[in-house]
Amino acid sequence: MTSEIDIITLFPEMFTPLENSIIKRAVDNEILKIRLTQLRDFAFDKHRQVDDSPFGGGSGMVLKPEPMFRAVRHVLQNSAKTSRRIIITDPSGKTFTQAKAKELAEIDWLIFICGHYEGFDARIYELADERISIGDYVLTGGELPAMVIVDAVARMLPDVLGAADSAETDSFFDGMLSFPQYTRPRDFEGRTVPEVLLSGNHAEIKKWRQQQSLELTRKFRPDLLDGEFA
Ligand code: 4GT
Repeated sequence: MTSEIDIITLFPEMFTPLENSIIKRAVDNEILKIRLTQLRDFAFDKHRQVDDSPFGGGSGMVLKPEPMFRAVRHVLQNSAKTSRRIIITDPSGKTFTQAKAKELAEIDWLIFICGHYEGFDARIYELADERISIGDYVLTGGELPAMVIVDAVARMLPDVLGAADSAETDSFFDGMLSFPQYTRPRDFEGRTVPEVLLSGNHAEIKKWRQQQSLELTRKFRPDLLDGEFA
């Protein structure tokens, strides 16, 4: 079944990175459908104003509620899918993780609300089922976070990755960093490939990779071992 994604944004042209490579193939193969909605089309006044200065004073502009409510109500007519989630990308959200990518990949229809300028009129948050942040830093808009989430979710969809099981060997799939990979040549300027990988002994290779995963995780991301996967 096709997964559908709607994105509401003032900058639909920012989403061209999704027209490449693996995501493009998923769209071409009808595994994934991505629709972009221009928020400005839902402004009701003749100046097509989508933002305004904040009540109470202060610098910067705030996204007005009416265009966003109209845009979301319009987008909700785009599909008859029954399982759907409306996500607002915002620094106030929980930090996006691989576990969240897996969770969202199970939902047939995702709707992203992207902000710009200084932020949203607080009433806009009512439209969303969930807020998601991609990390503790401030960006000029929610478009890059939406793209990050769409990319991570799309590659978890069945049949998107070339090798059927390559998501299972990912870093973070089992909560640890992935093991080191090598390809030809066996000897590059004296740096040789670990012998075990050339042995053909699959049990030994599996053991080596598990050890390496654990070692790399301890060294570079010990925080990953403190949590649910310890
Ligand atoms: C950071 C993130 C995000 C922003 C994040 C509303 C106006 C929010 C600009 C937008 N900054 N959005 N989703 N860390 N900025 O995920």
